[in-house]
Amino acid sequence: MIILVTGATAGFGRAIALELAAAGHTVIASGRRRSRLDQLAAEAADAAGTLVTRALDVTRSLAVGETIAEIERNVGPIDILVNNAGLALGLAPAQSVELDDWENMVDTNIKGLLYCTHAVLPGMVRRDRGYIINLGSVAGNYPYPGSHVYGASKAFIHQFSRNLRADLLGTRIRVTCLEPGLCGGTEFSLTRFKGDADKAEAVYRGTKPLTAEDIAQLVAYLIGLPAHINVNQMELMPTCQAFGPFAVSRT
Ligand code: NDP
Ligand code: 8X3
Repeated sequence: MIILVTGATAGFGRAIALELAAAGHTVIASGRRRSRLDQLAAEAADAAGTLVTRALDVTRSLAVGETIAEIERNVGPIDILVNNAGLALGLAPAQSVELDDWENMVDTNIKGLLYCTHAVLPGMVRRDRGYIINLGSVAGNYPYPGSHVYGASKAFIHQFSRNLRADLLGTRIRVTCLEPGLCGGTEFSLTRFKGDADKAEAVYRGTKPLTAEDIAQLVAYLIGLPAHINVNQMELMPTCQAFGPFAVSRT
């Protein structure tokens, strides 16, 4: 199958691209950092499948449309889109964040995912074949301090995924929102804390978080399910993570 993975230069996307190329698929790994894409291609050189790369910033709607059209011309019709590119910026309360950070999260997590989906959907419907896997998060299902726009962007992805299913009823196109909790070993927290490696490392200290490879295995599992099964959403956490009590402010 031909699979486009966004945000494949690090973390989940990278692991998903490697896992699926190893399983024999044709993977188009995309992201903004060209040097990382080159490293990935070299790493997958001996894979059972094929891994090709495309430099792509998902916030650029024109470039997304052109790149996806070019991929479909030169590599083939995209069977599976893994909308993985995304980021959290900051953990400060809503009242003290930079507006730029909110805009960046909306542009990447929401609009970027929409641009990619919009570009692949007509072809998938025409072929009556396709699977869209969106990276949501537990942050879209439960509030926590400092999550504001990040969590809201993931709630958007959760509901957008379900609404896609409503529109795609009667086609053979599947849609899943994959919603992980605490996951270590990626650049997620480094990005959230704007390069502060100590802060990023402290998030995972003393925990056994999920790993990018766990997520890649789940994606491979979803792809391998019989065509009549659609997993609408899949929420997971590491065993060391659970829920907190409601917070109450007392005078
Ligand atoms: P990483 O920071 O490790 O990777 C993020 C990827 O997104 C990078 O490859 C980055 O590539 C890419 N990216 C960011 N902005 C853009 C853009 N404008 N255009 C194209 N690519 C972009 O994060 P994770 O692997 O941890 O996270 C992947 C996804 O999973 C995200 O959507 C995240 O919200 C979600 N998630 C993460 C969890 C976690 O705990 N780690 C838990 C739940 C969900 P580049 O900079 O080269 O463009
Ligand atoms: C990433 C998980 O808990 O940091 O989506 O929001 S969390």
